[in-house]
Amino acid sequence: MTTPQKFRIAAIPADGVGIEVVEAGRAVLDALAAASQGRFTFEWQEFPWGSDYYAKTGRMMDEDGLDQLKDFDAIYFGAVGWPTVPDHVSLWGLRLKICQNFDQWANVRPVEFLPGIQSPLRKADTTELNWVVVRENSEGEYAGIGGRNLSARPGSGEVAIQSALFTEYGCERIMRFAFDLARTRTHKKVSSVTKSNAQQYGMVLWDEVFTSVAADYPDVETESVLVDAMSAKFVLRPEELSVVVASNLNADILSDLGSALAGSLGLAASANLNPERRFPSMFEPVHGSAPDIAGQGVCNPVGAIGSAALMLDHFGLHDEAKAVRHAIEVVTGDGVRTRDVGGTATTREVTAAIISNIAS
Ligand code: GGG
Repeated sequence: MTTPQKFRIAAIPADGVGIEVVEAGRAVLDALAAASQGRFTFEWQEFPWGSDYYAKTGRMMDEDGLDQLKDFDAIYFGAVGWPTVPDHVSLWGLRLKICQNFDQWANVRPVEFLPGIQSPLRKADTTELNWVVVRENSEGEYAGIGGRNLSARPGSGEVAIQSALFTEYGCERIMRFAFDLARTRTHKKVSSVTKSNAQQYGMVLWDEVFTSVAADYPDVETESVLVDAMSAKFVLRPEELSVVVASNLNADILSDLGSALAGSLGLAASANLNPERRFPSMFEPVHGSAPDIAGQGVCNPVGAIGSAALMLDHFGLHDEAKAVRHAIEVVTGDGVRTRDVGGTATTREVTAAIISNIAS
């Protein structure tokens, strides 16, 4: 018998429903490992970081937290944010700290329409629709540059400045990532999201890099669309989309819109990738901690389980990733759904149904 492949995963459930959905994703992965006949195993270490940890220690994660994480094969993350901690403190203290320090510069957010789930789009059949939002995840509007209390304008009261940083290097690598991804898809197209009519420095550089990278991919169709027009296009002409590349903030907003159009934020999966594999990549549902339903066992685990499938792909376990995605489709099609998508099933019931469909 060959030695099993061992994958070491750091689990960070963090806040609210993050705890319930990480439990769900772990159950699916453990079931896969148990059924793998010794081909692979997952070794988990759970970290208790998040807003409760902040209440006890004044920190969202340990001071040497990045050092504790750096040798894992991947990080499986839940959600961050809780009413007791200002949102910018919890986000920058945990999720963004990990993304930026581990140079997870490509955030891949597929928008997938699942069987049996009603979309607010006015289309008879949405099951053929799917596109991917590629989010620049290291700079742009999330560069963290700025300050407050700058008495720059007499009579204005307090002044705050928040700058966006666009580098040619950062733009080029995310554009190339988007084009390489488009080449793997049936519809070979990249749509770049811009706002260069108003943001005349950073977004103009973004557009210029897009044009110059596009020249290296003559086989891939392109378009450059203003973010306002792109949000309308998501609703009115989504069949024209394949890969949508956007800056940090624009992509964050558009991917929420995409998942809402697919039926619920609870369905959307994502991967924060360090494509060079110098650092661990991080897999997490797109949704946040949802304090209004946290702890009730009713949140939708599909986004987190889909994120576990993206992690399987990252490990090279492509058949297993496909099996998980297929099981999700069967289960939503069969009507085993949480209440955000019109069902009555609990988080654990949906998870158990997905596991039993993988096994069958
Ligand atoms: N699982 C994703 C998550 O926890 N998101 C929380 C959030 O507030 N994200 C905003 C952002 O990352 O831009």
